[in-house]
Amino acid sequence: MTASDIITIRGVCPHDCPDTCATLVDVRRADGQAIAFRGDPDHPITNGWLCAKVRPYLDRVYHPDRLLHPLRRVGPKGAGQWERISWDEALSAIAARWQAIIAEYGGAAILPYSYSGTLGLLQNVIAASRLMNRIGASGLERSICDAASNLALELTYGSKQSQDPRDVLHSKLIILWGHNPASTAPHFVPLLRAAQRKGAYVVVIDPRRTLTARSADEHIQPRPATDAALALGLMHVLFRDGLHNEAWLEEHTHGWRALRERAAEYPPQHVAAITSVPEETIVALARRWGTTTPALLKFADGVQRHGNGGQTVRALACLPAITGQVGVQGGGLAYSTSGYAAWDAAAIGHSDACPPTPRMVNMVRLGAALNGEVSDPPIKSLFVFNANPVASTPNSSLIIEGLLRDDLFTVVHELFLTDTARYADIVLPATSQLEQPDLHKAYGHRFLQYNAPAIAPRGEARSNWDTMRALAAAMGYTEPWLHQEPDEALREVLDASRANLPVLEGITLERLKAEGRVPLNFSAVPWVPFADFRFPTPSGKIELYSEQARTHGIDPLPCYTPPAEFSAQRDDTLVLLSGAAHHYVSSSLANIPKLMRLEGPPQIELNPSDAARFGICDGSDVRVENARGWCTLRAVVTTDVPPGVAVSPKGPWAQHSPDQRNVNWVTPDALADIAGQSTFHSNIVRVRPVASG
Ligand SMILES: Nc1nc2c(c(=O)[nH]1)N[C@H]1C(S)=C(S)[C@@H](COP(=O)(O)OP(=O)(O)OC[C@H]3O[C@@H](n4cnc5c(=O)[nH]c(N)nc54)[C@H](O)[C@@H]3O)O[C@H]1N2
Ligand SMILES: Nc1nc2c(c(=O)[nH]1)N[C@H]1C(S)=C(S)[C@@H](COP(=O)(O)OP(=O)(O)OC[C@H]3O[C@@H](n4cnc5c(=O)[nH]c(N)nc54)[C@H](O)[C@@H]3O)O[C@H]1N2
Ligand code: SF4
Ligand SMILES: [Mo]
Repeated sequence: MTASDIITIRGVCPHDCPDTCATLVDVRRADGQAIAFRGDPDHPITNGWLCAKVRPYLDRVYHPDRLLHPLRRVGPKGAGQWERISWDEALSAIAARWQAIIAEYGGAAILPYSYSGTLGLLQNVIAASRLMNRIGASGLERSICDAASNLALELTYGSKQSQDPRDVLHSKLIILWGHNPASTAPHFVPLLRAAQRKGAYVVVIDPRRTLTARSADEHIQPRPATDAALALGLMHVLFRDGLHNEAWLEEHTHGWRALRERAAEYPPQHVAAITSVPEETIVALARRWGTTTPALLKFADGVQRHGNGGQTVRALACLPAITGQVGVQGGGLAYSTSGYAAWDAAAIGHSDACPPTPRMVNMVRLGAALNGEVSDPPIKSLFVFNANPVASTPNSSLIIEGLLRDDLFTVVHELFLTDTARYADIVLPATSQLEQPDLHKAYGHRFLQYNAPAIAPRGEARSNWDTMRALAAAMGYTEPWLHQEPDEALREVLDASRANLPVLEGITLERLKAEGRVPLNFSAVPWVPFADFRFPTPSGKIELYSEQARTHGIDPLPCYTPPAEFSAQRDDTLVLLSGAAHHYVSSSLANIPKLMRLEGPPQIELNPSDAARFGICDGSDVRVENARGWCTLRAVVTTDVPPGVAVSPKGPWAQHSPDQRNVNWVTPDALADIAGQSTFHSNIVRVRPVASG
């Protein structure tokens, strides 16, 4: 084959990952087949390499299990009996059912459920908004992942800004707090290593010895959900020993004296008792933080998924301010870059031309909502796309109970017959990223990228936006913004957003399509977050004390409260953390045989002392249970987890386990202290060998 027989198309990895890699797809001209998928060297952050999970991506695109045409359920719900139907039949069946539901109960009885299958502007954000707004369907409170952080940062800093990842090369001290980039943000790791080689000291704070912790200079293992106490303990020492930057605090923060009083309640000895981190470790870290500049605190999402997640993030967010590290290159707080290109909400949703959203349903409470928590009207139809709630949303058995309701009409738009799609009344086939156009921002760097479709849709698969357009037509809606071509819709949102956002100055859709990836424009916006010391909070300063926090139901000052679920802790219970698996992205990719082999069977890591007292051997099956349910996991006995803590990576599909369950059969659907945040990790379980019955 010669070079001219192959065409190379620029794209973007669509998965829920901060890196948002630039990709290249080689397509054979003769038959339009993609024959290679690789990283694009022409991207300064993602640098031409892909992570282990996405490298075999063509195995996903050409997976023999891809859904290639619509299906209608013919047997009982969940029984796996289907008949093939045409798109026209599927669309008219859905529209007819929705119109009947709207006539009897109103649009509120229809609930869309979508999250992070792709993160694109068109196939995720726009597709999730316009049609459902037009219907007047229930809104979805998107709180499964990062809601507490977003609100806590808004309360404290007024806006969400984060460094270019390369700024870490300036850091002298890096604390990675509840963050495992070796698995979850792989392109940050070479930068971290380079900073370390230049002499930066890296501290990982995580109950588990993660891949990231192994190569840190120091690993601190607090008890789960005690991080707010640890942060306040560090502040205690900083204030006590005069390591705070008083002039800076006076000028740029609100309420530092009140915070000092609060921190006075957290002496190291007390904090050591709460966190199990030795007193001298707390004092040494505080001194290091207080005497090193630039000092960076980088956190991610895991640490907020506890009952006290909001106050935990508030406490972390205060630390860089105490020593005046905000606005310093290589210092400050790093979380997410997604706030810069804040897409224009009106252009996305056209809600001014739609009925008001009748109510919001919290996605974390899906099971409860389907089982009566939401009534008047009850949910009569669920439309799932870009998400796999049975595998990825807490308290899965309650969700299944809801999905089995005879009077619930469930439509799932998917690439595969996932644990959720199995319970649908109608399944619609979805395109993969290689088959659809989109525009992506990233949450781990500051580039915009265009994904050009590389191959034709497989079978009869349709993209989310094409499906929404077809459903809008079937419903009889004629508004032009429900029927735009993909580029038109993208251009509308990009142009409207640019009108208010200097970082989009000079960035047009044409330029994105021509260049593939374009850096956000920092000529009129500080490159280093908050280097202009403008904080859009009520006081115009960093709000260490936040009066607004009160309106969200929490103390205006950061504090430590154990999660409510922890009252169920007994001598014979463990706290089960279920963060990211190395080879999957949530449940996406967890059906690729190569990756399933690398990841191994669904596991639970147990400390040798816990394994011994519960009679569990390495490699044996363990029954994990609590009042919500149970699942079976394979024991990995390891000192990577401390006594009292167990770890089971999220992602495996229930249908691949002999017991047809996964870890979310036991995770809590309780909400955290703010923003309706999920609390996956505040999970108290019992474990026992399966053999004991
Ligand atoms: N390989 C891979 N990458 C992913 C994902 C994936 O599933 N797999 N998921 C993507 C998504 S959706 C997200 S939101 C991000 C998440 O990115 P991260 O937040 O980096 O990942 P998590 O594994 O969820 O959580 C990080 C760490 O928090 C720790 N942790 C849990 N409870 C506590 C606590 O109380 N205190 C402290 N200090 N640490 C705690 C866990 O042990 C875990 O190692 O990653 C994205 N990237
Ligand atoms: N136990 C535990 N569970 C967790 C977490 C945890 O820490 N612990 N973390 C939570 C977090 S952070 C998150 S973000 C959620 C993620 O939860 P979800 O958003 O439900 O993510 P996935 O489980 O990966 O399911 C995404 C589905 O979208 C499909 N998909 C991909 N692209 C497209 C497309 O273009 N169109 C359509 N229609 N479908 C598409 C994929 O095939 C996949 O089945 O999981 C949460 N679940
Ligand atoms: S999952 Fe993340 S690291 Fe892997 S290819 Fe996609 S964006 Fe890159
Ligand atoms: Mo997430």
